[in-house]
Amino acid sequence: MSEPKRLFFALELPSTVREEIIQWRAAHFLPEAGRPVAAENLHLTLAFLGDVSADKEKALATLAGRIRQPGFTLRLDDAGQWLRSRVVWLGSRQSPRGLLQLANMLRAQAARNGCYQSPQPFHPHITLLRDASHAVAIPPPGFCWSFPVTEFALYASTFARGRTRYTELQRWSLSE
Ligand code: 3AM
Repeated sequence: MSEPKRLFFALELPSTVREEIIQWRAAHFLPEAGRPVAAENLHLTLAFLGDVSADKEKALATLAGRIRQPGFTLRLDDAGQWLRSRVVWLGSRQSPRGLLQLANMLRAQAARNGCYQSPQPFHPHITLLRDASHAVAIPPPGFCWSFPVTEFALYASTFARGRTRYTELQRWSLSE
């Protein structure tokens, strides 16, 4: 039997947006503010599944493939820090309805298949810094990225040689 994999559903960011975010982060946060998430790992988590068996992965991927909903525009115009989880994040002042609908569907499917889902409401965000244990000044959102979201994907998370790596396993299009 194969080892369980640590899985999550997420949105990938366009590479140009990722690069601009990296530059903005470098310009606004000192190195001691926290541990920067690698450019290739910047993503918006939709649903965290935890350690999942191959059978459950297959079942959840089948359910994800049945989701029918249109894409949406994601506007990143907000930033903040959560001291409890020690992250600095980017997000939206107003989350698109399609984003909430997609995440809620994936989280409900995960819960029905025995993947623990936090009772906390879903706060869509892109983690920029981890281990940000001291309050840092968050620059006013004089920036804004806006891009169409037309796909979502399932990722496996692995940790080796001090590095977290996210591997895309499967992706699906959002369409009517
Ligand atoms: O995109 P963020 O950083 O919010 O924090 C982990 C990351 O989310 C989250 O899953 C994403 C991919 O690793 N994660 C890790 N362990 C988790 C847990 N036990 C978790 N989310 C909820 N519960």
